Amino acid sequence: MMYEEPKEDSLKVEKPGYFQSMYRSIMGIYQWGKDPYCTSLARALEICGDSIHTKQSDQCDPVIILFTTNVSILLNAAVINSIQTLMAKGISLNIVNMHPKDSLIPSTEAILVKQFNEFSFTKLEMDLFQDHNNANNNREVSVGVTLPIDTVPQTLQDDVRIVFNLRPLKSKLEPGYTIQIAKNHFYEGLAYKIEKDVPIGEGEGFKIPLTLLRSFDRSGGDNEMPPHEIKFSIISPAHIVVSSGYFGIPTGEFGITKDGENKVDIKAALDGEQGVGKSAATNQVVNVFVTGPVVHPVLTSNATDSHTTKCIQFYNIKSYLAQYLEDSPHRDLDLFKIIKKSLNVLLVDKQGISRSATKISYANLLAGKYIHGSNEEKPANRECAVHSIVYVASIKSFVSGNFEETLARIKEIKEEGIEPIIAITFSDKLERSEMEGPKQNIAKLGHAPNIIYLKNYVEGATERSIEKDYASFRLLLRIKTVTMNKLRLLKMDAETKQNQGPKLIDGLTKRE
Ligand SMILES: Nc1nc2c(ncn2[C@@H]2O[C@H](COP(=O)(O)OP(=O)(O)OP(=O)(O)O)[C@@H](O)[C@H]2O)c(=O)[nH]1
Ligand SMILES: [Mg+2]
Repeated sequence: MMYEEPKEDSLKVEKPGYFQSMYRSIMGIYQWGKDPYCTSLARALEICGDSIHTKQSDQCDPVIILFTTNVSILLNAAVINSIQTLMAKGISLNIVNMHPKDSLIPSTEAILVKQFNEFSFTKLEMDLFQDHNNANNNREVSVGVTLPIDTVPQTLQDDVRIVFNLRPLKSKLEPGYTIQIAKNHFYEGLAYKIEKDVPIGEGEGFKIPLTLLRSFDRSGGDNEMPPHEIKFSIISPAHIVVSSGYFGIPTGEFGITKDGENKVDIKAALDGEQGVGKSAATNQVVNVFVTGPVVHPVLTSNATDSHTTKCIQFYNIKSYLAQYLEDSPHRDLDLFKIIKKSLNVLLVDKQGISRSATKISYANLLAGKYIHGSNEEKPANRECAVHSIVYVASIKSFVSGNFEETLARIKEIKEEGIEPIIAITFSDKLERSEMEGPKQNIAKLGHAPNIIYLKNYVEGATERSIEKDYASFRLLLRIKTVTMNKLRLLKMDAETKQNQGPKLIDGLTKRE
């Protein structure tokens, strides 16, 4: 067989994030051709293998999916060696042939690869489940858990409606199987007995809508978040567990609404010293709504001696998402359609505070006197007026005791009559034991729900963390609450003025 070096970009190795809730352990995308350190397929497979964390007991087996237009070049000694290393680590390799006219490569005992001649996510998903099923003979049914998107909006404060999507793999399920969900601090558990036959099948699967009741034990008020993973099991009438796993609730589907009932136009500005992660925090908020690998649309710095963000930048989160998702396989997800309709979040990033930076006044930000791309004061424009200010500070400044700037700025924000929201970054840089002292100082800065410990994705990170997304989502919810409080105050002010107006005229009329 002739061996040819593949052309750049002719090979792409994917571990799709699309199956987020089901395939946590294999999420991520690696694109060969974009990585200057990777010159061969053998190396690409090695990099993917290394990036997969050790399998946790309840997760599915890791799988690497290789999309290729050049099947015939695959098998040289180095590639065979890499595939064998993957096999030894319990990672399977699936190859999707993007040029169905090519013949597939022969699979031997030495290299077990599964090959597909056409590409369909649904089919791939089914095949992956079947693979898993072969490895663990007790799994009889594949399960997907989603939030219903065609009904009224949900919030984290409510009982949550979910949909179980069952696909029996071996034979239909007779009535009497039970879906069991363990209780956690956020939701009550449930046991739901299925009363009908669940047919074996491909495609959509059999959908069962369920409601998880909110737990009465919730203690953390608005600030509390659901666990990152909620355990479920499917149990046969003979009390055998036929499938089990975890699902997470994608944060992006809360807080946004279909019909605008709950719709608020959110405009928030981020401030803080140079390099504390203001731009990274803006990226975090975009990532709440993206289900694939992490994106970094806003420029963040890796230098500490110069300003990365030079002037005021208005980021409309929705337009960013539109731009990023236009060419992606996530484009048709219902979540994205909802976002398109109802997400209205504008974040205002600015140059960090430093001796050389132009001083930006909070009063002017609130009055709408700054525009995108400038640090100059302009005539007030309501479209540019923000409702809330997020002050970003690194936890490191609280270790060194050097946080006067933070105190002074928070005081300034309060003087403008709004609740400051305080986002603390860089917690990942401290050990748990080092956090106690700084946390006590931070707690004094403001009302507890307004203090958010953000876990920013560092520059270039691609692997998604539901924990990080939750922290950013909590920030977004807080911004929303503060915005609504501010809008309510503005409305009351306007009404008071209106009520005073006619009285004065009345008085004048009487005097006349
Ligand atoms: N480890 C860690 N790194 C972070 C965190 N937040 C931001 N970073 C990194 O810190 C660097 C600076 O972050 P930026 O978001 O550019 O900071 P900035 O506040 O916008 O800085 P200026 O625009 O220059 O004022 C980037 O390399 C980020 O990836 C965090 O919470 N933890
Ligand atoms: Mg910046």
